Amino acid sequence: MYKILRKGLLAATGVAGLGLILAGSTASAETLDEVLARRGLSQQDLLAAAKTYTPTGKRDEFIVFSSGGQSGQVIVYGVPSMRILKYIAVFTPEPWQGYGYDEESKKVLAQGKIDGRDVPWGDTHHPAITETNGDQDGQYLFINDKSAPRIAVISLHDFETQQIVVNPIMQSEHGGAFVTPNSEYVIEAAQYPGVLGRGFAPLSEFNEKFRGAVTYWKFNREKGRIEPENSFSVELPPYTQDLSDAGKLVSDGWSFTNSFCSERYVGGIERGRPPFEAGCSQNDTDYLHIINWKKAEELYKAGKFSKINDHAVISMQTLIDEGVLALVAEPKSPHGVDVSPDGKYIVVGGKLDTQASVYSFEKIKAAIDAKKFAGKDAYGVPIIALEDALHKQVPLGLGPLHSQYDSKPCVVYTSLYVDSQVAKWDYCEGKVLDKISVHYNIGHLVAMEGETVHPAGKYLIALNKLAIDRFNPVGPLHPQNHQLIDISGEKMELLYDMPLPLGEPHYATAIAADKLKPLVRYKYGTDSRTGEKHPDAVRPGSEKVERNGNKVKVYMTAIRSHFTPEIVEVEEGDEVEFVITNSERAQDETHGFAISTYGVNLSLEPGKTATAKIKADKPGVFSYYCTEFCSALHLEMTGFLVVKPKGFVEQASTGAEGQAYTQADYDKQFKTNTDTQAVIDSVVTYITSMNFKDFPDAVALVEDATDQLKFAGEAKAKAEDFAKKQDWQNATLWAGQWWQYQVKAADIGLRVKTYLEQNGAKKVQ
Ligand code: CUK
Ligand code: CUA
Repeated sequence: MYKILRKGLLAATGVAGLGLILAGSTASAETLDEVLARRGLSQQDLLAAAKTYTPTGKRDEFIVFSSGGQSGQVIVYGVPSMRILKYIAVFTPEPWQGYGYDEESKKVLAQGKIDGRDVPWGDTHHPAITETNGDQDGQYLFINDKSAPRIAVISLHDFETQQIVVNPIMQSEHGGAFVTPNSEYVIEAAQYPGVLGRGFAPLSEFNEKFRGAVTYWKFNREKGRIEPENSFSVELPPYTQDLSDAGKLVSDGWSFTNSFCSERYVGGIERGRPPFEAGCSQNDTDYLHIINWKKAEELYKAGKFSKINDHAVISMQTLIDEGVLALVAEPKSPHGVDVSPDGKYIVVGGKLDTQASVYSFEKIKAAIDAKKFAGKDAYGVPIIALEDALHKQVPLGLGPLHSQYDSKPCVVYTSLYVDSQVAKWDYCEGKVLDKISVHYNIGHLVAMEGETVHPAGKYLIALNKLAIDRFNPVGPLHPQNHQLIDISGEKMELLYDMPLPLGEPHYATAIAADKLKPLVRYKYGTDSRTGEKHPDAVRPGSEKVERNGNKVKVYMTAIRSHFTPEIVEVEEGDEVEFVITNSERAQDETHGFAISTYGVNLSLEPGKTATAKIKADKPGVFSYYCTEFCSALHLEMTGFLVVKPKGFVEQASTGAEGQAYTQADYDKQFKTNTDTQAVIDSVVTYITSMNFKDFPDAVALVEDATDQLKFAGEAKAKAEDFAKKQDWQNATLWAGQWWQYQVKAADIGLRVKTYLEQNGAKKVQ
């Protein structure tokens, strides 16, 4: 082991070695033309590759947060490389992140219980990033669950889910999460109508008893939490509400929610009635709901609501009386509703239409102010005539769904589901500018910051529903296909196909990467799910085991490459809690914690404290171990949970465990350590001769190496103490531990050295 390390250290410190490797790789390289010929690539392909290829060490310009569909997660990837960076566990337990396995995250998932029931999955559709003055600010992310009416709050400081709120009145939702321009509210619209409060009424009383709704969830930016006690809903007719969007700039204070099935059909194919799809697409039009949420907020603050399940609901009658709600006809089976960056226009798609409808907010506002209505619906809600609201209708192709805006004025991109195309068009003038085919059946699309007041343009991603023949077959269940499109020029250009094998993403949102400022490590001893200091976090040296009746609490630390304590003895039937703090400061030094057969699995990022709880119901000796390959001696990062059978009494120890060491062993280890130190010193000399202080990443690594050397010094002192007492057993083992820390320091030192070489560090005078 040592010889290998020493060789490695020397090779890496020798400049000659590096030169050889480089020379070797150039000699065997093919020319560009040869590669093009061999792989059958065109110049066009090469151009696309050059626009997306991201060399090692380089990063992406934009970060996409895509819904993960039925996985109940959020998928994070970079643009233009389309490299997946993370799946954020939201509504579904996820073992890599320990989500749903540690006690802290179980509490978050438990917030998502509905009417006492666990719903351990979600159907995530629409992510939204917090906004300041209509621009994404990168602080928090919201996402809805269509399967059960819920909204989750994810902190973008650590990309972890911190809150789940259950809608108190809806039985189904879809039009969430959409934020108002300063994230005052997170909008969630119902989908399939229900009896508000999830109550019962026979379907024969659908028209009278069933309702739709939109909820405005109050977001407390400082706390990073939705405040259900300061949130309210508006009661709506039992049309099937669909997507929503918030007004911005001139239309700030308003929100728009479209609907389908304004026929209020309840189905019944098995009774000989036509199916839903027929009954819900009979009318030529459905309704766009126009809601003055600022005024609704005033009504809420004035107490003009009643409570359902302890949640404030403003009745439809109050909304009508106070002029808060109006409807406008929308073409058959509308789908997306997307407000333009200046807030002046609202583009609505139609699944069974060929044209997109552009509404003018100015016209809508004028009609409402003048009380110029064409009539009322069955519930007395005023309806604005289409011609009094419409700016333009533009034929685009079959099945226009969703729209995203470009940085260029008046330019919008709309997905065409049936045609499997994206249309680029001018919504001011009402003309089509370009079309591109995608594969296949596009749902949403996302342009960079395309739903904000300042879209960034550059790239568009088509979120296609089907992949069919685009990738190597993997059985009947295919991945989804996200296609990256260059929109910087006049013509759209397809750049890249990315299979997404998780769930069916619906919407995604994309933000400039430099707006995100995620943590590198937690403050020591943080409960990541609350963001607060964990009450049971301990520092190295203060680890302990506490017993209280049959409850045992183990206060543990984890650092390369050991847990403290390493032997935990409990009695059969005890309830055991492991509260573990990762005491690393180093970047990316995550440890895992698993216990054999007890279903325990934690992820402990640097500084994080998490808890595993078990009932020790089976006597035996069970290994626990670290599940992340964190260092050379990661496999040795282990310990024993000893569950003693009831009434077991241990005989006096025979000392028969393990190997015995002599003075010769100690001397040998001592010599090894001295040699290793010489290598470390040479690396240290190199680093300190360079301007490493100009590189924050290098400084962080040097801090970590310094930590390791400090630990080495402590172990060395212990070894020498035992040697003085001629306790060769302990002296040798502590000398071994001293060497472990040296190895870690050397490993980090070499990483710094490589980093400095690759990043053009210079000698300091
Ligand atoms: S929905 Cu799926 S393609 Cu939930 Cu926004 Cu339109
Ligand atoms: Cu810690 Cu492996």
